[in-house]
Amino acid sequence: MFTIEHLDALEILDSRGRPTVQAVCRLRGHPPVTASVPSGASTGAAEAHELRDQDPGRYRGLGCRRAVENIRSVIQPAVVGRAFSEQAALDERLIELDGTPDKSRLGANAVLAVSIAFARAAARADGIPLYAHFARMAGIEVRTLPRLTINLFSGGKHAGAQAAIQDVLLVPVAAPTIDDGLAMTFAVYQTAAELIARRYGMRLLRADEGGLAPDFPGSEAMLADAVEAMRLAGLQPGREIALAVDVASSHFFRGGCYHLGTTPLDSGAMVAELEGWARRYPIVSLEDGLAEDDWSHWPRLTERLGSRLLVLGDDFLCTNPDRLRRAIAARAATALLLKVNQIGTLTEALAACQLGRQAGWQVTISARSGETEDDWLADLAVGWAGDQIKIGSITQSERLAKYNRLLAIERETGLPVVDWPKAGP
Ligand code: 2PG
Ligand code: MG
Repeated sequence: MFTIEHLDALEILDSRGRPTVQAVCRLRGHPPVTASVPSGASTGAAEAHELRDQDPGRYRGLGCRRAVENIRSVIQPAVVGRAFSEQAALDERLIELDGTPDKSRLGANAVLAVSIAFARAAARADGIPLYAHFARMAGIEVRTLPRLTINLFSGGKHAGAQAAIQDVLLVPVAAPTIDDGLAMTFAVYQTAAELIARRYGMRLLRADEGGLAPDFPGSEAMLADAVEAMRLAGLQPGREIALAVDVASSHFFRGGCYHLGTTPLDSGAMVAELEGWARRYPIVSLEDGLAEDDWSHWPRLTERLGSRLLVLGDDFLCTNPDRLRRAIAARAATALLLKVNQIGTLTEALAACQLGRQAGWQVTISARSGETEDDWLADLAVGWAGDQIKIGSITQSERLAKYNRLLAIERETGLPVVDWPKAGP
């Protein structure tokens, strides 16, 4: 039993300088711990509600004082002095206190901060690392570390929409360890930075997650430039290092068409375009290739591409068990992008993770574009046996906190990185 003796919260700033929530939790007989929640920019419509103050005079309405206050005045009195046997018991109480389907009363940011702070406090109380606690929660014996997928180029909502697609990520498929994967990524990041400085005359301006974000002439140029940078770094595209792409297509889907380039594409043409990319570039994972509500075409995308790469749903699934069940039944994807703040508690996110696993799907555990220096995501990805981890680029401390935590976990456990997927052409 874990008895919560103290719970508090603080409004802090995330990597975009916007407010977010940090919870402080102390269990009886143990020191206090904190947990901070991230925040998305290219959000799915079905995500849980992030409570913002809406006061235009402060942080343009983005303040989190109300969410903090909800922890102090609603959650704190309901849980302090209470004993909880496990995470699910605490999360159930949080869900009940909120009472809405999308956490809009207390705010998913308030609820999740408490959910994670409790997990960290319980791990501390049991004297085990956080990843081991997450593994215990999931009933998993951890045998591997997740594959890295690391942001190289950014467009879409993370980079002022100078290019339509959002993230081009590197997947160091031949790296046997996290350590080797990071070194390989560094090599390509450097050649890519030099390449775009020559090609686009660009200073090293970076997008929200640290990706390089010049004025690409089009989305496909992002893929071609990434492959060129791999070669310039002396690496074999597809064999040693591959690509993952977050198309984030909901954000350029308007009036039934995808506005990817100059000619609007209907869903069938968009699938054909993506097939062309998969043929021409070594893509191993394709995220949100279609828009979140383009339900009737996702099964076609999966049928055409599912055998050669991961058809990954982010905005499409929103870590929501109901959407996931529907997508599994429709064979609409082959992998789940898991972001705990899309649903609001660890228990619900774990349910989504387990549903995906039971269906034979892979799971990519992901950060958000607005992050904090908290590193729990690395422990979560290891503890829940994520096949991939998506953190962002290798340049900013809110990202590096997680990469550095992975390095520490690798050193501590000596575990191998999960077998690499077969790369494309
Ligand atoms: C995504 C994420 C992370 P955001 O779309 O996958 O890259 O972005 O947190 O803005 O939703
Ligand atoms: Mg995404």
